[in-house]
Amino acid sequence: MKSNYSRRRFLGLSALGTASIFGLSTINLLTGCIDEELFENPNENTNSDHFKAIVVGTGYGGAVSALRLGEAKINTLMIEMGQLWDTPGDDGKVFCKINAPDKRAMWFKNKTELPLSSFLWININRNIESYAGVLDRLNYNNMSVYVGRGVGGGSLVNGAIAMTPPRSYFEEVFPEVDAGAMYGTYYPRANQMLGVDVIPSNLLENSSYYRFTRVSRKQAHRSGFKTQLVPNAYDFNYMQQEEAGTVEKSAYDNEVIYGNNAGKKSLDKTYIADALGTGYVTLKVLHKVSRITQKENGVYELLVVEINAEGNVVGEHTFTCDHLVLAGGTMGTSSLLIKAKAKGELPNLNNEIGKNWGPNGNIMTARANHVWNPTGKKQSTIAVMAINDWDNPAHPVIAEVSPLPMGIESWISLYLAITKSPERGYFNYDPSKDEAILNWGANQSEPSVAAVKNMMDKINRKEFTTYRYDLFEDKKAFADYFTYHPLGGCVLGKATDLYGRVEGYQNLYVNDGSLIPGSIGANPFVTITALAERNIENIIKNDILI
Ligand code: FAE
Repeated sequence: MKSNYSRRRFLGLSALGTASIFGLSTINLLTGCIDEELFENPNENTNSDHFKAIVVGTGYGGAVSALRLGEAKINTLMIEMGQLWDTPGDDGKVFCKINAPDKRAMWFKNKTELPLSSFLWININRNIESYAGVLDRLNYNNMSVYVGRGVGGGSLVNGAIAMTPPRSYFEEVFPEVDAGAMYGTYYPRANQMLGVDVIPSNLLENSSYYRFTRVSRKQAHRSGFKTQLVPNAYDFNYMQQEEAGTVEKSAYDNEVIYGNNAGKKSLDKTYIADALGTGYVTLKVLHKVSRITQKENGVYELLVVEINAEGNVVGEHTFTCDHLVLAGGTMGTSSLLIKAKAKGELPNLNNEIGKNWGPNGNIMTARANHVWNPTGKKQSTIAVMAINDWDNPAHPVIAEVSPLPMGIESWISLYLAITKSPERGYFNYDPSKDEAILNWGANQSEPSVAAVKNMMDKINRKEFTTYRYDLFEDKKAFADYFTYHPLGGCVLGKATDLYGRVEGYQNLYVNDGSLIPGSIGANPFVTITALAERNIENIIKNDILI
């Protein structure tokens, strides 16, 4: 089993490498020029527009779906609107650093849109060239949503925190899903496939790059809070070498939200490489699905716009399939479905489409420490610890101790909090823009702010410290207007059955973060991966291999 996987991964990585050298927008083992004899069944229909299955999106849900479909020898097309991030730029690097952004940073923006937009009230965003960069920020009234763009989706830009939620909360969110199977089979499978690990104690306790974590831990304990290590999909063996100074630094050198040039086990290095290595999966990049319809014979038809990295349209294609898996992420999938419903292109979708959206209760906040309590000039971008007050009945919070790698001493303790808020938003279709719009009320973040304030006020009182008001928009102490963790819009058991089969349609599935109703009590990608494993296993067995 293991050697089969490593062989597949080698083949898949070779195909991705070849595609990047030749700038190909269609990638599989054949276009990767790999000797057909090396694998059992090469892609049969590279030149055809009909596939047994199509997967839209290459984030966690899409990557899992494609691998398992490929393993089942089902000819599958993956479609991704972003780039394959494999080709070094003029500086010899694939990705740019947070403190030196260029066109690679953001998806068609003229200026960076950082979560911490200012320092000492001075705007720190920089002008950049508009380009198919790796991080996108979708801006709506009262809420902005960060997402990854490229082969690997959010895994390219995220902090790789790989947290399994408390089982009791999972059961509250998904009372109809068998938690025994999730915690006995699918979470362990997801963690193993994603390469999840915890930081070795020598780095946590001794590295100058983790001083910020130790400071926050000490203060949390002094205020009576528990802390916990949070697992991560960053390669800690690589980090040991960064610490030793024997490799090029990545987490230790300001790389994360615009991509990591090393260390991070993003999906293009795991699930997607394995999927391509099966020989049954073809990947198209810089292809955006713009419209989905169903023909009378039940076949799904996708209108797909191909662009180049400068944003010019270079082609329009139609692909068809028998089985369609939507995995464009919460924002991508909800948007496709809400548009299809509003325009009558998939008229049987039910009224749950576009509902139950939430930001996972995300709030970012920062405290100002005293000058005798420095948090470190050098900080690793990989967060490894959280203050856990989730069992607080009035104000449940998990506050992750986040890095602020500014290259100067800032005395700042920064936190990304996950809270349990009942507030939910919804999408509607705006015909004037031909877009799905997220609706989130001005007051809907208040319960989350109250919960985080309860925790941080306690720490501030104990430490005689205060909040920073110079880092976020509108001089806010609590950034309640953006999220890294959009969830919902096509919820399991409401818009779909309990395995992601879309109500009203046969052979149409959702398998990504939009299945989770707005909150999961942990950073979401391990849950998205585990649920996707569970759902696609059931779908392949009962719908496709029959
Ligand atoms: P996602 O990963 O968003 O993938 C969807 C893919 O579909 C993207 O590549 C899109 O470009 C593509 N797509 C969308 N629409 C279309 C279309 N019409 N046609 C073709 N392609 C399309 O979906 N989560 C954690 O658990 N731990 C963390 O540490 C963490 N940190 C984060 C930090 C940042 C800055 C961000 C942005 C997110 C972070 N997240 C974190 C969230 C996590 O990355 C996110 O929940 C998952 O990536 C969502 O997975 P999905 O499979 O739902």
